[in-house]
Amino acid sequence: MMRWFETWRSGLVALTLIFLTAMGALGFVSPAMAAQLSATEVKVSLGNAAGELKFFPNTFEFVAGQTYKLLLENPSPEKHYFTSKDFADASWTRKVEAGNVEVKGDIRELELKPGATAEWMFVPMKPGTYTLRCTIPGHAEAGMTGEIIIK
Ligand SMILES: [Cu+2]
Repeated sequence: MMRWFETWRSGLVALTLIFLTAMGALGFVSPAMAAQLSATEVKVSLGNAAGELKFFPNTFEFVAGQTYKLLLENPSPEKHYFTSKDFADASWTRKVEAGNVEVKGDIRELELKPGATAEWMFVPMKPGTYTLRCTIPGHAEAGMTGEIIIK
């Protein structure tokens, strides 16, 4: 009788662990959820309706270890890139959302077609000053550059 009870109890513990692991995997129990609520939103415009080749704003300052949500939009008549490989390497990307698609994992460059918007959620990790540029030929040279600082 005792052995039956012990077996039943350890089985229950195992089942509970499996259940919690599955919940975690499905995202029901996720520490990211709490952090997501406290993400600081920062807007950036790639170009403008007048067709100026600039980022608005073109200087960003982030605090290492905090969660940010960068809201990107392209109100201009042409395609632009938000490219800062060193900054991306110095940060931990949680996810990128664009349209109905959510991308998880490393991101190094975002392409926004005219009228497009995207959200990049990340945690800057390594302090430094990083260069931002649009990699469409001629755009960086025309002034489509910026600076991202992680403090
Ligand atoms: Cu551009």
